[in-house]
Amino acid sequence: MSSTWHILGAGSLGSLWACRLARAGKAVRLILRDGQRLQAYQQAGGLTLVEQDQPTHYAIPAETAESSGPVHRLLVACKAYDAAPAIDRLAARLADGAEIVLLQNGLGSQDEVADQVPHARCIFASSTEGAFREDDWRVRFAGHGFNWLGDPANPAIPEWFDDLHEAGIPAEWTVDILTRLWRKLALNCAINPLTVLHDCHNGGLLAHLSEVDGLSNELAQLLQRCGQPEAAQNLDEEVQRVILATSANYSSMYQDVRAGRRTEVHYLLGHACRAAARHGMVLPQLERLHRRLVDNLRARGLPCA
Ligand code: NAD
Ligand code: KPL
Repeated sequence: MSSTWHILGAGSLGSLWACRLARAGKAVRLILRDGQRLQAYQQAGGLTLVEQDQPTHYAIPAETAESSGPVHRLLVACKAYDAAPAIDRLAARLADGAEIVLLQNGLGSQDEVADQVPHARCIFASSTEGAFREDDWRVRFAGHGFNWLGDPANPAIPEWFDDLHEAGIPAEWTVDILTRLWRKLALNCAINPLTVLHDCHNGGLLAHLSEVDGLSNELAQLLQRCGQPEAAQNLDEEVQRVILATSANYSSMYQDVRAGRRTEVHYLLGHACRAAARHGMVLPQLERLHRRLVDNLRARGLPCA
């Protein structure tokens, strides 16, 4: 098994992981979207990571999915809606027993990928680190956080896990990765769509606490029904705590909408509503929120799935 880290997607989180792994002396190769992006990257000569206002350049080699050679260890760092199409293009290069780390927020995209590549091991990740693109190939590390990784099908820790610690990537292996992902999904569902609909930063939701509470209660019922009682525990309190702790921030969905970017709604609120329907649950506030959000996105000309 090759120990090279292939990193698909040189956006915010992909660049953050690639630069830290390369800095620690790990073999890293970026997989870029197409030949045009590869050419632009080669002209730039590498990635720049800005940490505490200090830019550092990393000349990390890059290729496209159509390049040759097997892929044994892959970090998928694109948006949730891009993950399955990206893996489709790369599937023929994935070695038997390849390990794929899926960094996508929300739920649903991980299973889409796992269904495509039954010969690979899919490891799910949940990240609270923050990074954003200042420019092409230039990423700012904006918020320290943590990464939880786990494999719902196999509790064994991967042999490369220490690479992350050596690279200064804060991470823990957990057998409860689905609990983490469901909890984050629920927080995102209770906060992010309302910030779009009320056109406010997270703190603006303090003026709409009964709406927030109603959603938190329905989300907690859904988590219980989906076999995630731990993720449901004191959800309403945590939602309010997060609103207060991030009151000056704009949610990631708000920022996407404002920038005219596609959102990950299909894998967040959309996933929650589909799960409720599968269980025959009627959750009126959640469903109404989904309808309002979809209408809002449509009116802006943004994809609503
Ligand atoms: P991003 O848009 O900055 O980067 C995604 C990159 O993937 C882009 O450069 C895009 O061109 C590339 N890409 C898409 N399809 C590709 C393909 N087929 N081949 C190669 N490259 C491809 O996104 P991001 O902010 O890094 O987010 C990635 C995931 O991480 C999302 O699910 C997001 O919700 C989650 N997340 C992000 C942050 C953050 O701070 N940015 C924090 C926590 C979680
Ligand atoms: O994760 C978030 C986001 O903006 O996506 C928080 C800050 C928790 C709000 O849901």
